[in-house]
Amino acid sequence: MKIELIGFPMFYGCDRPGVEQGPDKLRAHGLVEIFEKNLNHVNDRGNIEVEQVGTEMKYATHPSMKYLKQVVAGNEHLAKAVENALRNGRLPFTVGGDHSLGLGSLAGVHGATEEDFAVIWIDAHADLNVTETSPSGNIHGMPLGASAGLGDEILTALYEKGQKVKPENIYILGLRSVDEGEEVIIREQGIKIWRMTDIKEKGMAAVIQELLSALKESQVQHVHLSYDIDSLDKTLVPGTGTPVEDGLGIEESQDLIRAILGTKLVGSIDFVEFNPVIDRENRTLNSCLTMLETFAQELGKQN
Ligand code: 4U7
Ligand code: MN
Ligand code: MN
Ligand code: MN
Repeated sequence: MKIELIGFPMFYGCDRPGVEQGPDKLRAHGLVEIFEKNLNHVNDRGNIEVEQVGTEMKYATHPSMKYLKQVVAGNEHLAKAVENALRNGRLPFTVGGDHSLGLGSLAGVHGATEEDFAVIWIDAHADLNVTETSPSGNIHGMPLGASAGLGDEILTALYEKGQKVKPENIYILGLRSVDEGEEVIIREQGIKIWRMTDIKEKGMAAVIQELLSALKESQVQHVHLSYDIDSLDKTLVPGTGTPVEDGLGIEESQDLIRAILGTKLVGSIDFVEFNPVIDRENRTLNSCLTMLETFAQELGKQN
């Protein structure tokens, strides 16, 4: 696979510094080499430019959405980079940084694709909040909602006005921390979800079958995969800002990733929320490297 590696060094979306060091920390531990030794070709286009500001800017643009201007500006740049990569026949692999980068990533995919595409969101959280439902004001809890066209225009109009992905083409897996307002959005929009309780009850193999048959039925030809490392159990990822217990194990997560990439429909990927500064004994780093190896192996089988 021809991969365009894009670093997105931002913490404004989660309001917790350290996560912006994720891309360079992973590069220092062989990110590019992991992909290349598995027979992928990597063009590392470096990090997206992110404006450096102090905490006095937190509520400078909006009374509750933190660092709104900086998050939007960075994501406009990211959208362009993702769209360019796709137009040049490369798979954009965006490494965060916090999950607000889903805004730019999905806007770029929408810009480059003619037809409807699907989003598979692997996460402990739904990231469907809008300004009114968000308990934190952190934009990393909003990218999927805004991409579906919900909430404040400042986010939904990012890069291009309007909805980037149809709610019927959204699949969320690994959920175990959903805010009240998000539950309402999931119900009203008919978003397909598999909570950790579903995965534990049915088993990952059955969940994979359900996911793949729903995807097949939808007939989409492009899948965007957004992987939040906090989908993994909190013991595996102490170095992430919002860890949650009772999450996926490494093998479950590998099975899921292999099955999704095995469809050969995945054309763009995010890997987010690794914060090296709060990691313990490199546990999160090692979990990330293991999962990245799995991504690299599966993508290496595709041309
Ligand atoms: B992540 C939260 F309230 N829902 O909106 C929020 F629980 O990208 C967490 O999935 C969001 O890590 C987590 O602040 C965003 C909270
Ligand atoms: Mn997330
Ligand atoms: Mn999350
Ligand atoms: Mn459009």
